[in-house]
Amino acid sequence: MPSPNLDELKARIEAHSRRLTEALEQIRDPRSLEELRNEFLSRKRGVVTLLFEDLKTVDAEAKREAGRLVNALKTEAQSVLDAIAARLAEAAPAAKAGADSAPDPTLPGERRPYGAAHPLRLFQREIEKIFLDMGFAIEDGPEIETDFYNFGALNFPPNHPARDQWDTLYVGDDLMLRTHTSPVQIRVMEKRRPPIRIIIPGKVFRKETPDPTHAAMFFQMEGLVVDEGVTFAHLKGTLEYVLKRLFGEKTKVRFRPSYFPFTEPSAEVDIECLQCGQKDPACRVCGGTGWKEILGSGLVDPQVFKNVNIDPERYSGWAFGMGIDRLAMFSLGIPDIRYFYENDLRFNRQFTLR
Ligand code: FA5
Repeated sequence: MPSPNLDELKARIEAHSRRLTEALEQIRDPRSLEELRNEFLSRKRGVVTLLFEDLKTVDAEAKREAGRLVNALKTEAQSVLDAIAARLAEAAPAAKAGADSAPDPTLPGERRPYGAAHPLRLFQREIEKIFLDMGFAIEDGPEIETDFYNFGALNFPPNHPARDQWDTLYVGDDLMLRTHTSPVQIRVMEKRRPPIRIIIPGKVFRKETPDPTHAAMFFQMEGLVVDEGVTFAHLKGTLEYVLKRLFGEKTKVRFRPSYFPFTEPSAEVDIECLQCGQKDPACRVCGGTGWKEILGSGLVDPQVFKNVNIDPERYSGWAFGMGIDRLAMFSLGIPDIRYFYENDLRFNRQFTLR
């Protein structure tokens, strides 16, 4: 017959053993693990210590068996604690990584750079606005052109020097990077009948050696007006108005006779050098002349009208092609056209639309 003290001790040990089995599943953090270790193995008040003290109450003949059971519980407690510790150690790196990627609201926020329009684009919009106010529409066309649109329909004779490789970047026998925005005049006049009042901003390409006022890729803005009774006076008045709105009422502008195959008569337009104020004989922008050419212009040649089936007896027109970069240099006070194309954000960020 087993001693009643032994039975009672066995029941308590079984209860503690069940508690250990549950803890093996449930404990998820080092703090609970430490509490469990103290609960079972603390030398003063731990379950195992108290059970060893209780051995004193067990009958002499059952002591050996009772001692074996308490020792077994001690071993079980130790191995459960070790197993939980191992499991927590394995999960620790993942938990740490989780903590690292969690947002820390005390840190300064990450700066997200704002995209911004390029200074040339901003200036282009300024010119566009002036023309839109006057009732012009905006058109565009392809940057890769055929010989017909870039030269032929614009009345360039087959042996014109502009067609040779010093100026033109060919990408095929009949295909080239357009050297000016004028081919879009032809494309629009082929499709539309007068009255026409358009501007055509866009990129153009030339085989140039870059210098402070020349780039191999730059922007032009073409203008074209076709209607009955259009004269050179309209061209002059319009351009003077636009340039004065851009640069101020007192800005000096001059028209010089010139030649383009697709306009007759033709004129180039200069403005006073706003870089040196016409004062520096060594100015790198105007070369000391005090003037800088900004556009070519003229009355549309009757032959061009014939090429697109517009009656030159009834209609007349004018056109111009201005260098957006050159004007932007003056407007923004930039001494070298190449700054526009260096993609230096410290430069680009200085400009906002006025
Ligand atoms: C032309 O390109 C003509 N298509 C302009 C035209 C249009 C005349 C309509 C008549 C009627 P030109 O090659 O001169 O012309 O160029 C026009 C303007 O582009 C120049 O006045 C200048 O402001 C600018 N430009 C020319 N070459 C460069 C370059 N390499 N870099 C920057 N700007 C340039």
